[in-house]
Amino acid sequence: MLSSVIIIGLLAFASSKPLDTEASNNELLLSLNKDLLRSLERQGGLPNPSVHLALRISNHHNLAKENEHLNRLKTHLHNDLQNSLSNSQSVVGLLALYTLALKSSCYDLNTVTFTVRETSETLLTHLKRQMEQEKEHIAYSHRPLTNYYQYSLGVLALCTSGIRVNNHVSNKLIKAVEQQHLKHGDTESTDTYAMAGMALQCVKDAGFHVQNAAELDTALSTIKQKLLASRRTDGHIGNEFSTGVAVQALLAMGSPAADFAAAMEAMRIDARSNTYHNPMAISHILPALQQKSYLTVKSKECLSEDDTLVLEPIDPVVVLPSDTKVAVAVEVVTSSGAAAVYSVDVPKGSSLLEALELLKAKSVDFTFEKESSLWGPFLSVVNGEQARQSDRRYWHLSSDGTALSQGINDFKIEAAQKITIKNTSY
Ligand code: B12
Repeated sequence: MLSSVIIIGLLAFASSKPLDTEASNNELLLSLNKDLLRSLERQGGLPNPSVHLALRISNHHNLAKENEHLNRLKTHLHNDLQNSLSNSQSVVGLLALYTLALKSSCYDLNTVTFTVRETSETLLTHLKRQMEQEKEHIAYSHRPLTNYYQYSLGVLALCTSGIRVNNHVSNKLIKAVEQQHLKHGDTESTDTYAMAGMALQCVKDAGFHVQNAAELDTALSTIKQKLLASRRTDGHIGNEFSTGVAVQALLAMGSPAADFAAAMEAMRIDARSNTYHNPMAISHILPALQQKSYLTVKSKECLSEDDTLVLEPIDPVVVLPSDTKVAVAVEVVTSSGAAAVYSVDVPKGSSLLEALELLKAKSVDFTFEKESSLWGPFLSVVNGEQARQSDRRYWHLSSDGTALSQGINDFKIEAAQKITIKNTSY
């Protein structure tokens, strides 16, 4: 009797599980999609082209809100880029994301122009020119002006817009893959391999790279190997925040689903435990969880799109500071190697940014400044010392000797620890 109950129970479990799982995965996708849509309303600063891109390649839409955001990109982001171009700054990554965002909305790219030194040229012409400058810089100093992640975004944006990518430009990326120059700080960058993979796959599919077809294939298989070798036992590829772009790249490169099944599950577990509250992080994982990559924009037609995504009002959650205090030691190591240690007690659950603000208010000799970016505030100056990108330096963050995988706004302090902020070259 008992055994037949168990068998019936097991059968019921086995037959209901796939459906339940599918339903709950779909529910998760919808809730991530809504989180991303909601992030548009909270956005201070510039509208985010990466968020727009993810919303546009999703299966579900709120066309009115997406259109409103498109208009904000075309005014605010456009003006910001116009200023950067007028000041001869290298903004290839942002130009590329802007291009991909417009393309994902099927916007006519030939009508988008910037005027520099009284000459009006299209967005794509500017992007091409910036890529040429990046290429020249690599030829001269073995590094792009920005970084290989942005260089790859540039190749991807040109290629998906149907612009022939100059062989010399794609060759520089192929060489960088070969020479293992795709770094994040001093470690290999999974995100950058992934973006390079999507870019080079697009170049291959478009038949642009005819001269060194074999080298292109070698680079693509090296990238695939790098991504597969970065798989961790918990399923992530690289870390929690590179897994989305890594899965997108494997999808674009035609890897079998088994290669990234564990990564998909790891992202779903993370998403359910609220790891991805930063809109940038959601913008990378949502396409991957929907089995899509940025290459989709190439053939996007924007016809008969779903328009069912609605945002239910949510009660604002007021998080009161915890009464429990935790002790934080903040060690600052300057470029000369001089170290100073400060202490501050902060409410448990504070962000590192809040902790630094408390410390700044408490000690006269500790100061810091931040710059805004798509991922949030980037720590740029500490005690008056700037770690500048132009000098290939940055303030590296670690906790009890382990590098942080999030920045000052997202990293939360749950227990006593020593935070080290070190002026590091890369
Ligand atoms: C290149 C890069 C860097 C370079 C940036 C300078 C350069 N060479 O251009 C360097 C090495 C300095 C760097 C530093 C850090 N990075 Co970084 N970086 C990247 C990478 C590979 C590309 C960024 C980019 O160019 N995007 C394209 C352009 C168009 O977007 P953007 O917003 O304008 O780009 C700027 C910002 O992203 C900013 N930036 C770079 N890293 C980080 C991290 C944080 C938290 C913030 C707020 C900003 C920021 O620098 C970019 C260039 O100016 C991304 C990967 C990714 N998937 O995005 C990781 C990434 C953004 N970095 C990450 C991390 C964790 C860091 C560090 C916190 C590492 C550490 N332990 O110190 C530090 C930042 C510390 C600080 N001072 O605040 C994570 C962020 C995850 C998260 N949840 O927040 C990512 C996603 C990598 C990963 N998978 O872990 N990074």
